[in-house]
Amino acid sequence: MYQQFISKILRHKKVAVFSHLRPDGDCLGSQIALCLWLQKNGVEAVAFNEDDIPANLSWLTDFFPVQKPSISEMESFDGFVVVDGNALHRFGVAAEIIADLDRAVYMIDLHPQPDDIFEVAISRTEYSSTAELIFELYMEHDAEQIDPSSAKAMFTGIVTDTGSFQFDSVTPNTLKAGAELITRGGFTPNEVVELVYSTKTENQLQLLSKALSTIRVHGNQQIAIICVTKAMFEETNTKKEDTEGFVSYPLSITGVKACALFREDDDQIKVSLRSRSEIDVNKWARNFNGGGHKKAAGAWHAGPLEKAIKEVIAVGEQQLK
Ligand SMILES: [Mn+2]
Repeated sequence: MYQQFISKILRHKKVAVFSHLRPDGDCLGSQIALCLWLQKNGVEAVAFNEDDIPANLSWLTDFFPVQKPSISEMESFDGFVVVDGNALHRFGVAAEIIADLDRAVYMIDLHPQPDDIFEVAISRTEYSSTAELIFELYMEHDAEQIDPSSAKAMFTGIVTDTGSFQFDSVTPNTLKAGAELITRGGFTPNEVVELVYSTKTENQLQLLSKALSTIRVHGNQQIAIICVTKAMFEETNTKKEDTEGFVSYPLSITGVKACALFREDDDQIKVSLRSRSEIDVNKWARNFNGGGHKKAAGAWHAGPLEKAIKEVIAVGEQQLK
């Protein structure tokens, strides 16, 4: 499925690769591994993200720099790739204008319902992570091009998008990819996992402690919620980025099928939805201007918090029926 992508993309001279806003390990790992691949194959590549790179992932940018884009420089590229997202607005204002430039835009992603603007779209919802798709691109083209840097970048993508190989999106192929990456990259899983996860601050754990005390279960004990308020951020001197991973705690309660994290942002409530059952949180999120995949999705509510909780739970309870 990569041949068309490979033959077309390698005809370009200078390609910009975008990862999605509020970057995570999968989009950054995929972006960096893809830029390294382009470089190895004679295409000049530049990696862009409009947002700051999370502190626990900044080491990845030693392998390939990720810059903030400016709209004016977009003209200088003859091709574009977006990874880990399937609509340009997910990539920020500079990415949104590339549709008007009359250049080829490519996509590599696993979210459902991609836009139809792409020259070639590698769109596979059955994969664990976008990084697993980038891994296959390497394997299909020239497996020898996987080096320690690209291997660690892709491994980070897979690890972070699968909850360290725990989600039900993990297939035999995912584990084979992991095995191949640590072999070719010459590292142990632990080296990457330590960098990504063992970097918490005391303040972050204090925030987590406050958030954990808000966990409640609803819907006949099958839907759990957790909340992070503005007051908690102020009391612990933390930011919204510090809530990374919190959503997995309510989901670990016995019998809980899905959960919601409510985070009070400046002017709205961010809702993160996760499922470990037949509850489709992508559908759930679409009721609140959001979306994602069946097992993980995000949405927004105008607030206030109590109203958001009530309305979001009501829709979730409908899905239990
Ligand atoms: Mn992502």
